[in-house]
Amino acid sequence: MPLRALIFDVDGTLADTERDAHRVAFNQAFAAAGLPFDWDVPTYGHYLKVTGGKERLRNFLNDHPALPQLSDADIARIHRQKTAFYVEMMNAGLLTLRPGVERLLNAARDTGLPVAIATTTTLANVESLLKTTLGQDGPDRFQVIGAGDIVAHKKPAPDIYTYVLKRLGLPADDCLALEDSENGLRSAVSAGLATVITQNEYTRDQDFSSALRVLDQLGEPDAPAWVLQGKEAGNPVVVDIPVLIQWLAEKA
Ligand code: XBP
Ligand code: MG
Repeated sequence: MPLRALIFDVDGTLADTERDAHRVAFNQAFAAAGLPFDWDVPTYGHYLKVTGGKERLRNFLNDHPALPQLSDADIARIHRQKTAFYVEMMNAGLLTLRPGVERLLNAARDTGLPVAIATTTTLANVESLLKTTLGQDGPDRFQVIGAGDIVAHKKPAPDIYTYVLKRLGLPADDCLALEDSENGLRSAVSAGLATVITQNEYTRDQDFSSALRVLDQLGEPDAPAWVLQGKEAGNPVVVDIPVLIQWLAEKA
């Protein structure tokens, strides 16, 4: 199958945003609203199983009936505040892209391979991350950005990948998804996409058995990635477009 587009997840895939950015922004919003709780690193890791910030907060409150319960409108208001804190953090330039991400994006641009985004996070978060890491025109490098509430069902449902494929006008067989989590993998695979996983601290113990390959990162020429699952397991690799073309060709 020809490779005609790369579709990137954002949180955990383009950058390690969850622990030190999303989690911190949630806690800032909880404090600003006078709420008597916050999320430490393990608690946040546990609730990452729920995709979407508003949905994550609702799920947490359901599990803690003794805490003040919030209406949907309150959750939406607190979440808007959380987004503002997150964007502020991005604008301060606190985060960098994961190894190999910018190199791969540049290679796609240089070879005319379209790139797109399929994420559960809010569009403002994606735009601020892309602008501070890739420059003001960062978001324009992506042919489609599918984000947040644009679809009815967030990952692990296939909706966001199906939406992006439709907007790209391409069949799933000709595209490749890059993800970091089991929820993201389930979403992409349900939409028919072969998926490469770059796992991280929060996702390392998740089930990636349906992935094309599992890696620790994309790697750089002077600091390669390691293949953790798949044909070349145990070998170093620097993920570039010829490597991805070769892997996609294995999809029967
Ligand atoms: C990650 C998510 C998001 C973020 C928080 O999605 O599930 O909910 O944790 O962002 P992905 P919001 O890995 O698909 O990018 O608070 O804006 O939902
Ligand atoms: Mg992710």
